[in-house]
Formats: sequence, C-alpha cells, structure tokens
Amino acid sequence: MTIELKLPELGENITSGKVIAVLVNVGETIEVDQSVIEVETDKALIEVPSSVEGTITEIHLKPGDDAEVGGTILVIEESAAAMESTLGEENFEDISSDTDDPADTEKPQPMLIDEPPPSPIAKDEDTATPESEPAGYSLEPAEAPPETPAPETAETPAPKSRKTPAPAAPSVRRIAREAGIEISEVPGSGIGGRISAQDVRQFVAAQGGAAVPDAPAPALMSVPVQLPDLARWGEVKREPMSGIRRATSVNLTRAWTNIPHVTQCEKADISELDDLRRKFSPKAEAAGGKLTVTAILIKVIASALKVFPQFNASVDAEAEEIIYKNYVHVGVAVDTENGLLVPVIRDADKKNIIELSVELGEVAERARSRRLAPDDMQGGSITITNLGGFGGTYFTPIVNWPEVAILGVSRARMEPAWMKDEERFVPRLMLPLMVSYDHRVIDGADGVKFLRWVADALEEPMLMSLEG
Ligand code: CAO
Repeated sequence: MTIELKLPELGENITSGKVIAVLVNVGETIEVDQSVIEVETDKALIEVPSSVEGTITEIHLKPGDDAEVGGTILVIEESAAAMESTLGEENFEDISSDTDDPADTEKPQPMLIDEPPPSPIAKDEDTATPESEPAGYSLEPAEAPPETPAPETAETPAPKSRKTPAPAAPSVRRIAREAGIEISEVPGSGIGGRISAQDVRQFVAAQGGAAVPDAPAPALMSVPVQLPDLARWGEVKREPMSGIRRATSVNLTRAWTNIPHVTQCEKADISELDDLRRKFSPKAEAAGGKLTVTAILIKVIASALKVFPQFNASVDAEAEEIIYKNYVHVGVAVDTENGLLVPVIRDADKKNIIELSVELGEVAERARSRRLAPDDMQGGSITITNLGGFGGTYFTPIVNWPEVAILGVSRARMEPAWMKDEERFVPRLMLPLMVSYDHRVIDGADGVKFLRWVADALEEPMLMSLEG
C-alpha cells in the first residue's frame, strides 16, 4: 500500500518549520520510528520519525524548505511483511474495534532534539474528538490516479484501524530487546506515551530484572550549518578565504568550542602613568621604539604571570593535567591588512619596557610586511589584544589556545572619578581592561585578583618592582 507520511503538529501555534536535514533517500527501506527529517521551529529542533515500515518512493521536501504542518514529507510503499505483521497482530480485531473512536488511535510523535515545544500533541484521550484531535501523523493512502477506481484501502480506515507500534526510538527498542522484555508492555512517560530508555530501565527494575546499563552519554547535537541561498535576497559576491583568515577561523573555532570562557572587566586609572609615558617617550624613541600603552602592558602582564602562575599554563585535557610554564612569552595581537596575527615576544619578564617597546615595533612591522615565521607566533604564555587605538569601550576577547588567558584593552578616556578625600569628582584617564580565561583552570576569584593586580600595577608602577 502507498502511504503519505505527513508532518505532525510541532507545537502550539506552530504551523510550519524549516527543514534542516532530510535523513533518508528515495529507494531506502525504513523502519518504524526511524527519523526521516529534522525540522527547526522557533522553539526547538525536532526529529520526525516514520510511523510505518516500507520503501521510500518520493521525498517532497529538501533542506531549507518551509514544511507545513499536515503537508506531505514523503511517500512510502509499505512492505508486504510489515502489512502482514501488522494484520497478523493477534489482538488486531480488538484493537480495530477499539479504534472506532479515533481519539484512541495512538500516533507516533516527533522526537525533540533540543528543547520540548509546548505540547498540543499531548492530548486528553478521554475528551478528544475527531475535530479537536491534533493532526499528528496521518497515514493517508496516496491519492489514486484519476483513471483507476479508488483503491480499497482509500475507503477503509485500514491504516488508522491497525495497532500502531509502541512509540519508542530504535535505540530504546534495542535496550528493551537486550533486556528480554516486550517494548509494548513498557508504560511510556513521554509525550503521547513515548517510551524512553529510562522508562525501560524502570520497568525492568520493577520486574526484578538485572539493571540495564546506562547508555553512553549522547554526543552533543551539532546543528548542521547549512547556508540558505543568500542570492535570493539580493546581489552577493563570493571570494575564497585567505590563508590567514582560514587559520584564524580554525584557531578561534577550536578555542571557542573547547574552552569554557569567562570574561571579567576592570578599569585602571592611568593618569599618572600617562604622564610618565610622555616624559620617557624620547628615551624609547632614541632606542628605536615607541613608548605605548601596549609596550607597558607587556611588562605589567609578564610581572603578573609570576604572581599568578595559573595564568601561565595550558590544559592537557587528555592526560587530565595542567602544564605550568617556567617561561614568560607574551603574544601581542597585531592588526594587519591581511588579518590578525599574534607574534610572541620571548622572555618578556627579562626585558625592560624600552627593550619591549623596540621589540613590539619590530614584530608589529614584521607582521604587517608578512615576514613572521610560524614559530614567531607559537609558544606564548598569554596574549594581549589592544583595540584602544581604534576606540571601543569593552569587548570579550577569545583565549588564544593553548594558552589559558588573554588580556583585552580598550580606549583610555578621561572620566570623572570620585576622590573620597577631596569629596569631589576629578577628571582621570581611565583604561578599560578585560581578561578572558579558561574557567577549567582559573576560578572567578583568581580572575578578579589578577585583573585588579594588573590595574594596580598600572596605577602604582612600584608594585611591579615589589611583587612582579
Ligand atoms: N587607549 C588610548 N589610546 C591608545 C590605546 C588605548 N588603549 N592603545 C593605543 N592607543 C593610541 C596610541 O597611544 C597611539 O596614539 P598616538 O599615535 O597619538 O601616539 C595610537 O593609539 C596607535 O597606537 P599603536 O598602534 O601605534 O601602538 P600600540 O603599541 O599601542 O599598539 C599594536 C600596537 C600592534 C597592538 C596595534 O597597532 C594593533 O595592531 N592593535 C590591534 C590589535 C587587534 O587587532 N586586536 C584584535 C584582536 S581580536 O580580533
């Protein structure tokens, strides 16, 4: 028999969903409860399972389509074996007569991948009427060609009158099979009586059976990234990613997906430091450098790493170890025409600020003229990214893996600061600082202490000599 599989209701007031993936192909033989498409609504990503077994002859949807509730997903030629086995149910007669009331017809429900939608599908079976019954799965025979007489099955409520199988995913059926129990005996606690692995475990335990081992933790579901056709909304231009853009993309994706980030913010009063910077600028210039906020920060951060060694570390997740580094190499993010590069200044703790200002100018120039070797950009302890030259107030930098922390800097601005002793506001030059860190190895309290230490060192440069 030819059967149209239709999109069931997806939630309250939801009339359609976006098809994210089609999980089956024409010609494929599918079984009951096998997922056929993934549909995304505003609220959830939903896997829609088949309610019949058979061979797919047509698929009416493709990724990116808007699927209407009640619309045809695909057409299935139900297998003879499936029909036989369904018709051969020993309680077929009973079930058939029970289902004269359509409200009693069990219908498989869509499986939720992420978040449960508000569930109109869960209905009150006692009060449901054919009119109020949600569309759910409809197993309507496909329309017969006009020249042929209407097929018998179209006139009979055959598909509806059959006993539908217990609603459970194939993995849950397998758990039940392995535990030696009949899945249809297990009461389902899910929407529409859907049976979960937990239901099977509880049922087995209640029967005094051996404990069913837990399934391995499910892999995190990643939503397929499928670009819509952007040209539908206007002219577009495609160009290949440069090597730097690609490397940046890989590195940032790795860091963002592997490191549990926290970002904390602070402000440092650098009014006095700025006076000193201006005063000593000629000395740096004489040496061939430029005494900038970044050059000073490299020194401050190098000192801070001695006080807070957990910020000069890497995580070996596989070995479950933290690696502490006895060297202090500071990476500095440099904005170049070709993209972001992060050269590393070695042994920053052993160099004075003028030496650091000279070296910063050199590495920045080499980055901009593309003369950095790969090794010049590896082996850092921590990274500084100063966007203050361009403006901005705050931002949340991404840790430069395999490091565990990055210091972000925004534009210093004159702000009114409350002077407690004088009981008045006075203009001060305030520098916004942010530190993002790997929360696996750095606790929030350490993050605050670290950033406050950096701010104090900028406000009281003597601190570096005393503690750093
Ligand atoms: N607040 C206020 N002014 C700042 C500042 C800050 N935080 N940082 C820099 N400035 C000023 C400098 O004093 C300088 O002013 P003058 O020209 O009047 O002297 C001007 O901005 C330019 O500074 P600079 O870039 O020459 O010097 P630097 O040593 O501070 O910075 C470098 C060097 C390489 C860090 C910087 O040029 C750069 O590329 N920054 C961008 C980093 C970046 O893109 N990060 C993003 C990574 S995440 O996408």
